[in-house]
Parts: sequence; C-alpha cells; structure tokens
Amino acid sequence: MEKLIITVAPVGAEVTKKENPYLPITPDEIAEEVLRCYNAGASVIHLHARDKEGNPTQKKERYKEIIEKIKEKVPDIILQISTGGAIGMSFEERAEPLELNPEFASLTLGTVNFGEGVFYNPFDWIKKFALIMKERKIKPEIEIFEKGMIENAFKLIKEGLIDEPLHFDFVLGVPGGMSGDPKNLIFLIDSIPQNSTWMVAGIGKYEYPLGIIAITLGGNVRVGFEDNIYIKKGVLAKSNAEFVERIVKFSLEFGREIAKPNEARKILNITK
Ligand code: KMH
Ligand code: ZN
Repeated sequence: MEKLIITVAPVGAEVTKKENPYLPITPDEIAEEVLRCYNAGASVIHLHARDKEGNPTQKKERYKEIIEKIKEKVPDIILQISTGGAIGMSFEERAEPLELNPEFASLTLGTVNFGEGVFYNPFDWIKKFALIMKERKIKPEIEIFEKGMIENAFKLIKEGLIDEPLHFDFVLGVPGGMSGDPKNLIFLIDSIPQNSTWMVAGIGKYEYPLGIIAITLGGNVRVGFEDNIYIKKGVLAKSNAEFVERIVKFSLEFGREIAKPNEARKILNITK
C-alpha cells in the first residue's frame, strides 16, 4: 500500500466559533493551525476562507492573504482551495480563488441537500469549474456526496474536461446526502475507475470508523473542523491537529506509514 495521505479541512464554511471556540478564522490563526497539523502528519489542507467578521468568503484577496501566511510557516504543504464555498454562493463567487492558480482544488459533481440548505451544482457549473481547472492545470479533487455524482465523472472524462487518474473524496454523513454506513463507502470504491486514488471524509460520528476502513483498504483520510468538531463524544477538539494525531496512531498501528507533502504529490499525480 502507498503511504497514507492525511488531509485536514480546518476551517470549513458552515461551522462557527460558537460551536467550537478553537475554530481558526483569521489568516494568522489558520496558518498556526496548519503548522500544528503539518507537524502532526498532515500533507494536504482543504482550505476555506473567512472574512474579518468570520463569515465564509471566496474573495481571492482573502485567500491570498491566508496562503501567504501558511506558506511562510509551511512552504511545502499542499493547499487545496475550495470551490464549494458556502451554501447559496454564486458560480462566480465560488470560482474566484481559482484565479490564484492553486495546485489543487475541490470539484463537487452534483447537487445535494445539505442540512436545511441545498449545495447547488448543476452540470453546466460543474463543466465550467472543470474547464477552468483544466486550463490552469489545477488538479481537481472530485467530491462525491451521492453515487450519481460518479456518473458525472465518467461524463466529464468523455468530454475531455477531466483526466485520469482521478482523485475522489467520498464525503459521507452530510444530512441529506449519502450516510456514513460502511456499505456505502465500499459501493463507491467499487464504482470508480481502478486507477483512481480516493479519500474518505466521514462527517461527525462517521469520521473515525470510515477513516479506519480507508486506512486498511488503501484509501486516504480527511479530518478537521469542517467535518467534525469533537475528538470524542461530547468533547470538543482544541485543535485540528488532535484529529491528525489520532489518525496517525491508527495508521501506524495498522502498519501504514504517513506521506509527506512531496510524497503525496507523487501519489496524487499533482504535477504543477
Ligand atoms: N461548504 C459546503 C457547502 C467544497 O469545499 O468543495 C461545500 C464544501 C465543498 O465545503
Ligand atoms: Zn469544503
């Protein structure tokens, strides 16, 4: 098996400081948190931005500020920019940070209910995101919340908008999307092209059970406040790094080493 790639989603768009006071919001807080996660074993950061009031923003200037602060502290970490943004954002808002030419960005392949809201991804938006990423040589991480989204991946391959080998992130347990039942994960893994890499982001209580399955099956793991704020039932995590430490412990226990950022670039075929 390849070494394990640990991605952290430390900020998210929907979680608030009220829910977890340790949520990093400012560029300095985010950069310090990324350093802690990197030291614990993370090689990829799935990045969202917040404005000065703590609200989600896709403004490229704000991303630039955050990225510069992170790069000062951790020059080699892989930064994956969110194109999901927050519920209700327009296509133009969500696409704006791609102008910064990151090496990696998220790309959700369909619309899904998202708690009380709707995470809106009509096929023409998906194609436009994919085209921008292709033109700018940005590696897409294909975000899957429902099985039908994998069919859209095959359509995009046919239309020449994404290239194999693909990298998938199975986001399981969002209220309104596919649940974190292990059967669902196995079904999704069986449905993607064989030459793909994959990761699981288990939401809330699904984080560790699905993470352990991914470790043992050769997949990769995402953790972080975007997905889960508790280190154990009823106990808030004080840092995203606590999740990373736990996954590292599990992985080493199962005999799987942890990938450094440059090793993760090779495994994920990030060539930018
Ligand atoms: N905030 C969610 C509605 C992504 O980053 O690409 C969407 C999301 C996906 O977080
Ligand atoms: Zn996200």
